[in-house]
Amino acid sequence: MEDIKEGKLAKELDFVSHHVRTKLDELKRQEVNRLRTLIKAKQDIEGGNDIAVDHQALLKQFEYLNHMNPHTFEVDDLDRLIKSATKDLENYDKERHEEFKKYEMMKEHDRREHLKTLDDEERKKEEEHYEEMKKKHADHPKVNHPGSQNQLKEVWEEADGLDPEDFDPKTFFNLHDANGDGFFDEQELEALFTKELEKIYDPANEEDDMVEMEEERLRMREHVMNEVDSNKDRLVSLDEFLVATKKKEFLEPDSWETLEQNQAYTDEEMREFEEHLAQQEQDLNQKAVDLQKQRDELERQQDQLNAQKIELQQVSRKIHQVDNQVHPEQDAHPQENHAAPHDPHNTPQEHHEPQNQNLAQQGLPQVHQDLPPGHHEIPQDQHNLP
Ligand SMILES: [Ca+2]
Ligand SMILES: [Ca+2]
Repeated sequence: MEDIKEGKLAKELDFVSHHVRTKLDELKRQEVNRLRTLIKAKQDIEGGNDIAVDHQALLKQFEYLNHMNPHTFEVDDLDRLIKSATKDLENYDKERHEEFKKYEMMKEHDRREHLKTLDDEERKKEEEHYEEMKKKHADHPKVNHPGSQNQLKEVWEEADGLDPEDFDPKTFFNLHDANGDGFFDEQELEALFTKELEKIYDPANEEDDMVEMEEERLRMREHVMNEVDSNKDRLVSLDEFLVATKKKEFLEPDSWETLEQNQAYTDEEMREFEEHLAQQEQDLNQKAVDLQKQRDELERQQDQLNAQKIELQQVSRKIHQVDNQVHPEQDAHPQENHAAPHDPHNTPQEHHEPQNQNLAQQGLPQVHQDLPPGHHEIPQDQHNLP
């Protein structure tokens, strides 16, 4: 029995994992695990088995909550955490429904946009194909009401390979309580619907959308949880399950309305969605225009700077020219000053200039400037000699 249990669940989980596994699912799994830990701890405390509760390990899981008594968990604390965990799980489901609705509207939007690109004949063909696929998808064996005797018996017979005559709810529960914690959690419940979902969805078919299959799985689980989980802790205990198997709905269920029988969104929602998309597109276009404007402005400023730079260079050149024109009247040897501007021995010359000018005016030689290194001392001496 263990083998059947493990093998089957592994197969079912594997099946699920091949399809849409969002980050949301991962978070939800963690939350379910936390919830399970909490409920176990609560049971232990209430059953007087306080020692079994590893407070430190529990605290570690909830260290983000700082309002707690830091040393121990009381039943009240646990109740509060259980409530918060179930609330989170509810929100995950809500978010998933919202995501799904958007997905469906986007799919419809893309279809409409594609139709716009076709000519009349192609469009007619495409529309016909669309209707045909819709019909093909809706054509499937009858789906059992989730959580009903018929549905569970089919799992018992076809997935577990057991004799339908032997069907026993308690055995069924233990068989599908995969982690053996005494509860059906969300994943364990969802795994029960694989058989039903396979009647409607085949990944090999163009008309069957696996994203829709996961939405149908979610709907089924929500429905069963709602019917069976009487204390609303989002876990189905064996007692809750056994009570449910005695109800009229379990034995004589209504038919199940599948996902495709109802459109996921209203016409009004679709209209708003398309308006929103159009608005987004418009915003993006506006942003592109603004960016182009900014770019043009930057280019204009760059041009201006370049023009100013050229102007400055011209002014600077003119100043040099004027400088050169003025210098020959004052300096007897302007060529010498400019001919070798990089000569290290010419560099200090500017500092000597007034002196040189004086010397020039006095008619004294200035040859010392053109002398090789080590020699310029000599003319100095010569100047001093007369
Ligand atoms: Ca379980
Ligand atoms: Ca419950």
